[in-house]
Amino acid sequence: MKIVDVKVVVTRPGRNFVTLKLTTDDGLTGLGDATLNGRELAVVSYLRDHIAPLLIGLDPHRIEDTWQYLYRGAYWRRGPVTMAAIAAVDVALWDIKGKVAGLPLYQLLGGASRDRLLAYGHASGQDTPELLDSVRARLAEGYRAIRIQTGVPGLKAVYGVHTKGAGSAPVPHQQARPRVEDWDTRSYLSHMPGVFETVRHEFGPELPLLHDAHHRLTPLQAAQLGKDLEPYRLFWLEDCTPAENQDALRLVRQHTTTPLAIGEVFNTIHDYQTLLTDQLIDYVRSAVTHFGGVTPLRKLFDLAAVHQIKSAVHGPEDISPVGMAAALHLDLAIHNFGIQEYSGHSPLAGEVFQHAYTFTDGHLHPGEAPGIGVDMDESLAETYPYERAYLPVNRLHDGTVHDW
Ligand code: CS2
Ligand code: MG
Repeated sequence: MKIVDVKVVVTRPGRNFVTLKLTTDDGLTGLGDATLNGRELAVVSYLRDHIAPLLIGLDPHRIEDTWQYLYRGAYWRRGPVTMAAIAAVDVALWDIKGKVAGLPLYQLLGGASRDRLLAYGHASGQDTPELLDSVRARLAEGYRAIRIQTGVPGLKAVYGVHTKGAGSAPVPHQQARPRVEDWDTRSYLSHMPGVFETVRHEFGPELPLLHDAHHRLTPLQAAQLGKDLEPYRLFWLEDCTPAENQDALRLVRQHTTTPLAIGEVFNTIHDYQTLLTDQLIDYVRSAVTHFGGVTPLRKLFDLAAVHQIKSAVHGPEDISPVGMAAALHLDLAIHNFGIQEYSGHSPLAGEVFQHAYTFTDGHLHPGEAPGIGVDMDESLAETYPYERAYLPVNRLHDGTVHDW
């Protein structure tokens, strides 16, 4: 068997997605997600102009070898664009292998380690009453774990809070330049404990609550917030401080027992090395799409398991249904599954990407279709052309650029 066709499909059914489609000489096809929110076309070029010519004629069964060929063969390693491109190839090859075997991908990864996958959804509100309504809406949809994001008095627009009130990954705005949002850490740190006090008072002590600080705090500020939120027993505090400097988490860890989740912007195991071996975090957040695929992410989870650290695959709307499906197969197979983020997708995206995975009673399952269990309606995809869109940029009140 060999790869005879490589196609990159860019479509915008509500938001931009980049999908790789490989076709074999037997007529089998495999899909991979290559979506990099706000920088999509860089990955499209990496795939079309550099990787596609290398794939023609390769044996699709040689997944590990192809991964190493694309990773080491590029000479220039790591980074979100490279690893999103390699991820799409990896997942498409696993999809083909599953179809050849007539098995869902999770069976090729060792079979199911559980019956279903706990999901968490996004609740948000510009103010606390709106936030409480959003939590109620997620509970009504069946979610059993909920991420809490809220506006901050004095700030116009804050990450994770959208006018419609139902939290979801930001749909980048159609404009020539990124929207500018404002930020003030002091106001945020003063505001958040009261928000969780109110949420706990309204929904009780047991509901798993998560919060994403989205890289905005210094290590000391992160330690302060983790400490202040201890009475509310969060499931986790996410991206509490930029973690490229992995040692920064030592200071946070010294001051708080609030569980820590990090890694959605990481794309290789090297980004995590110290965080895992020194047990500085509790959940690893990388997505199949941004981490080079199923092949390396399984290795990351196995290293994390040695240190009793669990998976928490990134799953906002900008991870396409293809990337979500691949994640769910891996989630089902590994022993150290923690939780799966799931924002769902627009109805338009559901029409373009028909998937076998299900969301029922707060839990996900990848389904039993061979491979990853996703079909793409290419003719429909073509009716939703790409439109350049940017993620927002954050500035402090004095105009300094800050992490968004
Ligand atoms: C967020 C993401 O879901 C999360 O944890 O950090 O929604 C993130 O903002 C987006 O993926 C950026 O494209
Ligand atoms: Mg996040």
